[in-house]
Amino acid sequence: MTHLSSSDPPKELREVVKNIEFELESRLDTLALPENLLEAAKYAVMNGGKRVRPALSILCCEAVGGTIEQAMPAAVAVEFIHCFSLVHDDLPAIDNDDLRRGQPTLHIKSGEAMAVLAGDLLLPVAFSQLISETFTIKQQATLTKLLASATSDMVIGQVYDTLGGLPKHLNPQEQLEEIHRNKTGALIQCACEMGAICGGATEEQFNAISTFGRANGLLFQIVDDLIDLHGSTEHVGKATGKDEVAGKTTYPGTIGVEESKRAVQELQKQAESALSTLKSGAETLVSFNLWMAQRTR
Ligand code: GRG
Repeated sequence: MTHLSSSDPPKELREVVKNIEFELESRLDTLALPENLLEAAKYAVMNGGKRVRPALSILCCEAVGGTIEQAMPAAVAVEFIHCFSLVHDDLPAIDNDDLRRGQPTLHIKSGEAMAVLAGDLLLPVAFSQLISETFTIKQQATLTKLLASATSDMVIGQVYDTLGGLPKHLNPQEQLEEIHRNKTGALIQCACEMGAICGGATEEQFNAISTFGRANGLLFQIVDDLIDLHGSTEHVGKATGKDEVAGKTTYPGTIGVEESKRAVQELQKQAESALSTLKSGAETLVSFNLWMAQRTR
């Protein structure tokens, strides 16, 4: 297994990330858009994200025997949705953040109206990536259904997190898990599942990747909670320490820091063992999963 630094993604992924960034930018460039809207959309997308979700689509596709080229339309689609959610999440009406990925947020740079509209644009642009000749009609339908459902879950999670409305029968820890699984976990699980579909996964392979994605998605948000608590704004590239001030429901706030770290370790192992039935090609995914558990930004 590759030795990993906790802040930088695995070395072997740098080339993959470069490919993803090339595709994200060139696909935006193909759109017939007014210059100001294109500039805003590019600012929202091409500003140094970690590209975790598209990397997962690609690695999961490879883990079931597919190629990076097969996964790319889904990888790009999921990143467009993610960037859309970040732009809207940062708006004054929601999280009211000035800094994202180490730079002024889009509404600070271009105004609120443009941030709303550029975010809106990325939604159809994301789905249109799935209409690709490289997929069968059945793959296109499955990918669309997966992405639509995960995007709805993300909105539901955001409502739970910011406006409430959680099912009353859940205890505090179950409520917390429900928020995290919807707000963040669903899109990460979907990124993994779409990768498997792009790679022509068998039902058994799909189920393994889906179980991996579910554990990895929850792990990602618990680590994010810990980073918000302990990370510096300079290192993380966005305001930290906000969850506590905003009274947000977080893992460390609910079960404590040590228990949260234990939950991350447990989920990392759960995710890894889900991959044990895959014959080969999952080594990089295993090492990426470990990096996600140890990341510091
Ligand atoms: C997109 C339809 C739609 C609606 C928006 C605002 C909203 C509804 C959802 C917000 C969901 C949200 C912001 C969840 C937080 C997820 C999270 C931990 C984001 C940070 O992800 P990273 O660390 O960011 O992968 P980078 O910058 O690396 O891409």
